[in-house]
Amino acid sequence: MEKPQLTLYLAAPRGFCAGVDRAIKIVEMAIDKWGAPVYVRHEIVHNKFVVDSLKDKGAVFVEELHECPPDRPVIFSAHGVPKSVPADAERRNMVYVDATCPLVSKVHIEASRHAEEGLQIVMIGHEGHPETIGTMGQLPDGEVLLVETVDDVAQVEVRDPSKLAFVTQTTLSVDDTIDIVAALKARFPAIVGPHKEDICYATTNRQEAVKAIAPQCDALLVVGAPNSSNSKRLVEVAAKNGCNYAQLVQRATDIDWRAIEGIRTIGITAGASAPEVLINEVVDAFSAHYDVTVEQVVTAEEHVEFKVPRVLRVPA
Ligand code: 0K2
Ligand code: SF4
Repeated sequence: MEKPQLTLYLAAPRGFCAGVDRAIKIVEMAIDKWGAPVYVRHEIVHNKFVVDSLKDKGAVFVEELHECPPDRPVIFSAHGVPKSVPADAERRNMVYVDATCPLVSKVHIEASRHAEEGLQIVMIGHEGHPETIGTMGQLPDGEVLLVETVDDVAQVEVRDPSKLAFVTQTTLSVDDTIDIVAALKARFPAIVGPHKEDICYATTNRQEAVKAIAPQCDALLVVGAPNSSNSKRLVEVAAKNGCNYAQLVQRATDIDWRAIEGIRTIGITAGASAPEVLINEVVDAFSAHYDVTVEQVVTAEEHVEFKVPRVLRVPA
């Protein structure tokens, strides 16, 4: 039987960002340097495939520092950690390496600087997400106020409306954040913050690429994990920008072929923590079912690369 025709729009940029690439390399370097096991606090990036590949090489993933033996090295994930985590590691005299993305660390520094200037911080982020916990944890408990929505802005109780600053999670929806920042500025005209927000280049570019293809896609799949904030935002962006069926898939076996029966066009992208091998797997699955014409839609070129520390840190 002849296969039905399908145009496959492949969004670019998609997949790994510079922070993810660096974090994974740090774990690999640590295993090379110290041998297995090397402990990693929290999934190094939110992707089961990446985590499983590193487990195979000798990494052991835990959620909290106290789960690590003090005599083995530990790596902190790309999402960042509260200040108390490296402090605890030092108290226990542990070898640790911080794989926090430099763009997340930049937000940590921003928050601390504002606080030193006497400003109270409002963070725009998702409650319970490790990056939000890490950024809020740069300051003592209760010092940073969290807002998730425009409605939250109306409710938030601040110490002094004339002494406020805001920071954001790096993986938010660009469009939703514009509205939240506008609401903050309307209620607190003196609030200071970054030029726009702290959403990183990779998040912004992946959302822009989805916007470019979503209107012409009968369905759009985002390769990524259910706990990956930036990947989930891509699904929302697709749905908001004219695609009637937008879904997250971890890999090809997650594709619901029944649900997309009869489509003529499909969009494919991937979150910043999804490896290219899984994207290829999904594309190959479509080629097996359809007579596929692949069109790569490039909305930005990325040349960002973060240096991996040459020497991994050992306490004095
Ligand atoms: O998007 P998330 O913050 O949930 O994280 P991942 O899916 O692991 O992507 C990497 C981004 C890490 C930090 O910004
Ligand atoms: Fe860094 Fe952005 Fe990648 Fe997060 S998504 S690791 S902030 S580059």
